Amino acid sequence: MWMQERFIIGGSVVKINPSEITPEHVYLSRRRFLKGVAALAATGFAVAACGPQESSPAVVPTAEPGLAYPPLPTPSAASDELGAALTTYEAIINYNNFYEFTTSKERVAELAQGFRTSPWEVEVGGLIDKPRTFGLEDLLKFEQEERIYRLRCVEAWSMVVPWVGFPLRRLLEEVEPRSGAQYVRFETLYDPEQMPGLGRSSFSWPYEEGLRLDEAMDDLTLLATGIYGKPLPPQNGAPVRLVVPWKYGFKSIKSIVKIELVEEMPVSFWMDAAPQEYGFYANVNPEVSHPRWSQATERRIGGSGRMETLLFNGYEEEVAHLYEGMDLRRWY
Ligand SMILES: Nc1nc2c(c(=O)[nH]1)N[C@H]1C(S)=C(S)[C@@H](COP(=O)(O)O)O[C@H]1N2
Ligand SMILES: [Mo]
Repeated sequence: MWMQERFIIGGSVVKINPSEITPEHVYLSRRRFLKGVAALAATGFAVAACGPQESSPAVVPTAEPGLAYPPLPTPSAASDELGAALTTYEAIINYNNFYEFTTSKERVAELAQGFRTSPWEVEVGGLIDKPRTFGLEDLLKFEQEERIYRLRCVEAWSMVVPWVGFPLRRLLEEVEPRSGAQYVRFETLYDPEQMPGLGRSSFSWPYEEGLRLDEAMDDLTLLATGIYGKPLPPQNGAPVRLVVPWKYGFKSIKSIVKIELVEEMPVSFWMDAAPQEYGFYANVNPEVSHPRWSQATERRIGGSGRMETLLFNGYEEEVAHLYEGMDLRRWY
């Protein structure tokens, strides 16, 4: 993560016809992800309920022969609610941070090819009344919604990604957290045979992350299973990853195999690797510099020049209430 960011977007690994990824309609909805909309989505209209009704989800091929994905919703808009264009599919799948494979953003796609994501299990345990192991097929039974979110890496680049997934809250409600549960801890798969980057012994594997329980229960917090209406490719965290759009990208942990409800604040992978640089909250804040660079602006992948970074990555209205009384200048 401390590596100099480069301006190359990796070569094409997956060829995709632009007509497949260019939405037919442009519809700007400032509040597409709000609870009211999510409630509509739960009735089966997906988020397209606030956009053009006629956009029909495409049936996608399964990533693995053994597992049938349900039809996943395809993007219903060409831009986010602020009017910024979606990053292309090609860019999203060829410029990645996934240190289990490599620290080179342009090489993750190639090294993660063939990563086995089926069968896949996510063990949910800790301070809950109903411990349970979810197979990927169980996770796909939660209604899959489209969520267009900005992803802001702590390295000061960003993308606009049309995710597919479901609010983490739905899963947490099913396992019934106990009153002592205050945080949620997440763990990525640790498999040295498949993940060549695990040989870097300067890090303490597996990759892990954490959220406060109220952050985890927020409607914006997503367990993602796809992008652009297709199952997540390995390089983007297949088959299931977290997406927390108001926090720096490293909080959005990939390829999750374990979720635990705990009493104590978890120590994340980056807090462990460089505690003087990365803290638990990691909320996007243009006024708080990283010790080695400014966070005031960002480079939008596929865009030109730099743009201003927004407090909470532009989701202030939705999430500022979670941090009332906290000093936002502290990053830990
Ligand atoms: N397990 C794991 N999760 C991870 C990372 C990682 O190295 N390993 N990198 C993080 C960082 S720094 C970012 S910016 C995002 C990148 O997600 P993307 O490759 O889908 O754009 O994933 C996050 N999740
Ligand atoms: Mo990142």
